Amino acid sequence: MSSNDNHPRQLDAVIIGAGFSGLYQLYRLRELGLRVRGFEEGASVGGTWYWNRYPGARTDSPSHIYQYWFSDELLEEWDWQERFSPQSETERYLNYVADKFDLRRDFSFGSRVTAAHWLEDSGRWQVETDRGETVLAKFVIACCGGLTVPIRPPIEGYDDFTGEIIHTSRWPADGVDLAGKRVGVIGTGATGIQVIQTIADQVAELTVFQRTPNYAIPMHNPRLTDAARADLRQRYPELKNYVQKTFAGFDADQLQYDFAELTPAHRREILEQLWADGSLKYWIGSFKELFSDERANEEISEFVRERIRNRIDDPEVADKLVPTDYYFGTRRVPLENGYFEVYNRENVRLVDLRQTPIERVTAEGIRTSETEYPLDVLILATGFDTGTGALTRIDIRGREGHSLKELWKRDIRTTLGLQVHGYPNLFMTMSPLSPSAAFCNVPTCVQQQVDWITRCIKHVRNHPLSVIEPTVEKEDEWVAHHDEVANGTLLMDTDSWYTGANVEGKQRRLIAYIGGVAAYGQMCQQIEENGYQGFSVR
Ligand code: NA7
Repeated sequence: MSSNDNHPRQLDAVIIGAGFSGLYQLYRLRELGLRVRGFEEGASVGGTWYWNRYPGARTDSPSHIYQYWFSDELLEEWDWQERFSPQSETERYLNYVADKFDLRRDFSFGSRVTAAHWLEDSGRWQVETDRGETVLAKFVIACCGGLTVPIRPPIEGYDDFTGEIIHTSRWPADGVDLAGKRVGVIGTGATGIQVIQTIADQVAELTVFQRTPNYAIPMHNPRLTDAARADLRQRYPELKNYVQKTFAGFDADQLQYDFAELTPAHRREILEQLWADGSLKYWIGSFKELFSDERANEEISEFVRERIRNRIDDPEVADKLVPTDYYFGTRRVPLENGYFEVYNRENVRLVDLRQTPIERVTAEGIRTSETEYPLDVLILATGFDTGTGALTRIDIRGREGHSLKELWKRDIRTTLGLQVHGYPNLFMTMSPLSPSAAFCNVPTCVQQQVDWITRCIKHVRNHPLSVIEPTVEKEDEWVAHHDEVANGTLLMDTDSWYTGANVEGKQRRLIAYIGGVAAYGQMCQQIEENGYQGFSVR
């Protein structure tokens, strides 16, 4: 496995990351007979599901569509236990896949890629890791995930704190004993909600520091019986195709009704049905106007607000928890399980940071503009530098030494999230400006992207130089289309990780393509059918 700087190992392809997409990418490139090496920072496979082992971590996608479709044998063998799988089960699944298809032997674990430089003369990428390994590869496929780089908000005083500070995505594998402790949680996104509802009855005191309240949908999460699994298995062949034809890669699609044409009573009936499903259907399988029409969305939002309010005993606390200044679904909607009732507990208090902002972390805990909250443990559920972070922390230099980090600092651009002009033979999954960066059931989209990338590499290898990159015109066209679609939605008016507002200085551009998974898939297919029109193959 070793190489040295004088004679770096020659490979056909390097894969960065051993999560959902990296494992699948390796499987597909092996089928092409390529010499591939994967590098993974974690000690094992799993990606997001390796790192995010905080209490209550769970998928918000149903397990029967949060899986691979490529092997009938695998589909037959693996029994999902719950409708929505906990982290441990998804991680176990990915380990099972890695073992079944013998994928580990081509990955170096505990190895973070630090640099990738395009060498024009040899038409190869020189890839370096933090373990001092250097390899040369014709192709690099960055399968680094979208939620890879945790954010520690710029609050003063972390080093003064005498207790423990833990970011949710760096939760120790052997757990943290929270029993009897005074615990603070900053952040009430999808992660914060899962943590809070899980630990509230384990800790002595829980103080939640909330800046923005969240709309959330109650999760209906039955254990799967043998009969339910058999029924789902029968539907696998149909589901495999169906998810690719929907708006968000789910097992439900947007409704085709015209919102304004229905009576309010009929609309309410439909909303009730969607709500009762206990899934993200209320969001991504709902009225299509939800994302673009303020009046329609207001009605949909109000329906949710009522339901949140009804679950909270203290009207003053309810006022803090009910979102009123942004529209439902314009930020990531979490599923929850008893989250709002947590605030009816004696040992839980909610600190509204809009009224009393955090001033600093102290030796004892957190000081807001009003008072100091003593804590033993501070949990940061403060999110990620999504979409761009995983790649900009690698020193990626394309033609003429141009840095991807510098480019994306000015202008976050890609061609369908698959490639970037100026970075030949660099492919990516879950990257900016594709649905997979946010608006997709991740396995649906990464499998589509990996399949596209694999066929593209197969095609390109027939050319003498085997180099492909999008033309600048094609990229301009994609970015313009992306922006036009994004600007037609209500999302751009809301601060969130979708719009880059959670990272200081990040360009405000919708991180993911919101024109729909089905439409995106068709555009990718057309490019392929037209002989990679808009891409230069040399
Ligand atoms: P999110 O959705 O980015 O949520 C981060 C939370 O942390 C959110 O409530 C933020 O409040 C809060 N936050 C961040 N910085 C601060 C500071 N400085 N002060 C107070 N509060 C802060 O991350 P998650 O991990 O929950 O979810 C990420 C994705 O993982 C999720 O969307 C799923 O796709 C899975 P804010 O909203 O910015 O006011």
